[in-house]
Amino acid sequence: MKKNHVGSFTKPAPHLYPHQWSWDSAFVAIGWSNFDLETAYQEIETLLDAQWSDGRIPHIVFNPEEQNYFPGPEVWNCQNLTELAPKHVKTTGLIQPPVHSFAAKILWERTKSSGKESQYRDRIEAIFEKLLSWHRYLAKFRDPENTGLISIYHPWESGTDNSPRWDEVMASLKPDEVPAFERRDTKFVTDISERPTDEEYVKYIWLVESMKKLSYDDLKLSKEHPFLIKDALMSGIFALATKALSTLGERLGKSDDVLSELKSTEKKTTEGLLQLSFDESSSLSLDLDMRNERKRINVSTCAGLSTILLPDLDKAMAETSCKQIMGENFAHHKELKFAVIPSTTPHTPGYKENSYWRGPTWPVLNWLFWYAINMHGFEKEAAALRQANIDLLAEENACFGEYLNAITGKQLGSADQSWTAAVLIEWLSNS
Ligand code: 2M8
Repeated sequence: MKKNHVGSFTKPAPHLYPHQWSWDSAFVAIGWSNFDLETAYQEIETLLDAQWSDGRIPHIVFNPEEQNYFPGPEVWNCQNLTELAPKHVKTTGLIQPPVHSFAAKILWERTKSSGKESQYRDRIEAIFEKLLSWHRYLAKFRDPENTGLISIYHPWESGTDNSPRWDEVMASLKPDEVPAFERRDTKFVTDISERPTDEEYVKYIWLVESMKKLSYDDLKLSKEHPFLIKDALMSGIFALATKALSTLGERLGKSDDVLSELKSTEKKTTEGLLQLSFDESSSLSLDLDMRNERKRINVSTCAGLSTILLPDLDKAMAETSCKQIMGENFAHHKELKFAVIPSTTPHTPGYKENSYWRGPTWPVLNWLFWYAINMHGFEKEAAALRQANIDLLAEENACFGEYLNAITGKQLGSADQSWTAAVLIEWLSNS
C-alpha cells in the first residue's frame, strides 16, 4: 500500500491500475485505518473531491501525471458531455459498488477508539454529507423503476467485469463501429488469457460510446441504453452501506428525517433483494435483465451470495446463505485446495480457472463476505474462511495478487494489489 501510494491516494496496483478506483479506495482506506488514520481519511476525501454534482462517485479519478491507461480521460470526455462532471479533475462516467459509507463508519469507529474525535470531527461531518448525496443519487437515479435494486449500465460498474453473469446479455449485444483503440491492460499481465478477450473489450467500448451519446444522463440511459441490469452484488452492498451510513449518522447526531430516510432506503433494498432477486431453488440472489422482461440471470457466481450482506436478514435466511457460501458450490468445492470463495462456481457455464472474474478468487470479496458472516454471528465459519484466505496469501508466490487460483494457489493478474494488502491487514489485525 505504501508503495502504491501517490500524492493523496493509493493506486490499486503499481502498473495495471495507475489511477484512483472508487471501491478499491474504500477498501484501502479501511486497511490504512489500522495504522495511519490520516492517510485513510485522505484516501476517501480525494475520491469524494471528484464527486459529480448529482452525487455520483465516479469509478475512476484520473491521475494527470499518468498517460499510460486505456480508456483514458479523452475517451470518456465527461467534462464536455455533461455539466454534472467536476471541472477540476477528470473522471469516468461510471460508478462502482458503494462500499464507501461502510468504510467511513469503520474509520470513525477507529478515530474514536484512538481518542482523535475532535481532530477529525469536521472531516467526518463533511464526508457524511457527501456520502448522503451519493446514497440519494443511487436510490433515485439508479432505481427509477422503484424496485429497491440498483441498476448498472456497464459490466465495469459491477466491479466483476467479465463475470459469466454478463455472458448472455453481452452475447446479445450487436455493436456497430467503435472508434479504433489499443488496449493497454494486456501489456502488464504476462498471460493475457487471465484478462478479458478482445471481443469482450470491443463491447465494453461500444457501451461506453452509447453512454457518451446519452450524455451520461441517467434518465436517458434508463430508457435507451442497451445494457440495463439490476445488480445483486451492488444492491447487497448498497443495503450494507446504507445501514452503516445511518449508524454513522446516529453517532454524529443527524436529524430524524435523515435517519429515517436512510432506514427506509435500506429496508427497500432488503425487500427488493429478497423478493425480486433471491432464487429459492439455487439459494442465490440473481441479477435482473431489465431489457429482457426482468429475467433473472441464473449463473452461479459469488455475486449470488449477496443476501448475506443484508444487515437485517432473518436468522433462517442468514443460515441458508452462510451454508451456501461455505458449501460445495463455493468455499468447499471439491476441487479447491484452499477453502476460499471462488468468483464463479467451478464448471458452471462460462467458468475458466485462471481468467478474470470467471473462476479465480478475489481476497477482497472474501473479506467482505467474511465480514458479513461474522455480522450474522457465524463465528466458526468466519474463522475458517479467514484462515483459508490467510493460508492462500501466505503461499510462496502469492505476492498480494489481484486474484488467485484457489486450486493451485497461483497468483494471477497484477502482483502487489493494494486492496489485497488492505484486507490481509484487516484479517491479521482483527480475528
Ligand atoms: C478491475 O476493473 C478495471 C476496469 O475498471 C479493469 O478491468 O481494467 C475490476 O476488478 C474492478 O473491480 C477493480 O476496481 C479494478 C481495479 O482494481 O480492476
